[in-house]
Amino acid sequence: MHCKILGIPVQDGAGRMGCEMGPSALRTAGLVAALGELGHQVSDLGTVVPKQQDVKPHGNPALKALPEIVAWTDAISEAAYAAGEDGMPIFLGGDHSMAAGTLSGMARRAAEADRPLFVLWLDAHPDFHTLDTTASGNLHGVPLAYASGQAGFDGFFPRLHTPIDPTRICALGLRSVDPAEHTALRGAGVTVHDMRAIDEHGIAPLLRAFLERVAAEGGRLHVSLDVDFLDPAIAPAVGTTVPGGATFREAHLAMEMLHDSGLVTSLDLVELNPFLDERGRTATLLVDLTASLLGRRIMDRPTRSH
Ligand code: 4U7
Ligand code: MN
Ligand code: MN
Ligand code: MN
Repeated sequence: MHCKILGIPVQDGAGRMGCEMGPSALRTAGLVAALGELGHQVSDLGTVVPKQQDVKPHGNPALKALPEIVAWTDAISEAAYAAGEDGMPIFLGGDHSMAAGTLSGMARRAAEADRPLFVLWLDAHPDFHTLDTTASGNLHGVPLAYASGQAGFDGFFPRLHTPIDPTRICALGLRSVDPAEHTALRGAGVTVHDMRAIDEHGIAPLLRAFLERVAAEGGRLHVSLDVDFLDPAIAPAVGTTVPGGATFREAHLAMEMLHDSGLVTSLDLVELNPFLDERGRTATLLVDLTASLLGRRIMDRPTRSH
């Protein structure tokens, strides 16, 4: 596999500063070497730079940094589309607003190859607000709604080449969903497995059912991993901690199953805030999870399906 690393140091979409240091921390934690040891070719494509542009004022007074995030989204989308020509892009965030660009770029790439794009959203939050419904105004809370073509972004965010079909999105690990997001997720037909579902069924059957669908439809799969998917006890370097997240083994098992599926074509590592980390442990955990997704395993066999 040819892994293409792209740094996206956006932090204006989060409520607090620090995510701009995320790409540096992931590189410092040894991402390139870890993937190289698994036999992959690794290219570091460097850092995305936002493309400044005029954005008209929006009616929601809570919105923060709209022109900045629009500028980032346009540049990230172009860079993701370019990186997605071949190999496996790995996008190092940066706050989750960057997924507006990575998803739109990868969706355009998949459409050109005549393949449906599926999304596995690993997060405590669905990030399914529109510009009108967000109360915090933090734009890391909107990327999934934007990329799946929900109303209210027209005339502000870049026009989507190919909106992602919301029924091809699976959100796993949710435990903080605002009422407007709940309504919109149900209306759009997104598959949602919240933490209760993981508790009741285990993460494996939920993920396996989704991967079987992706395979059956000949899809590509983009994985978006928000640090707050993980329990804050094992991943403290995040601004939006919510208790009761995925455990160390649940997260690794998900990555191991994703590897064995052979379906993953791109990956976001987002919301790492190194200013809040403890001696680099969250950055190191993200590197280890990425290694599991790219083929590191405990023994010389894949996880059995039954
Ligand atoms: B993240 C929130 F209200 N929904 O809109 C909001 F709970 O990328 C959180 O998943 C958004 O970390 C979290 O501000 C965005 C809040
Ligand atoms: Mn453009
Ligand atoms: Mn998120
Ligand atoms: Mn989150």
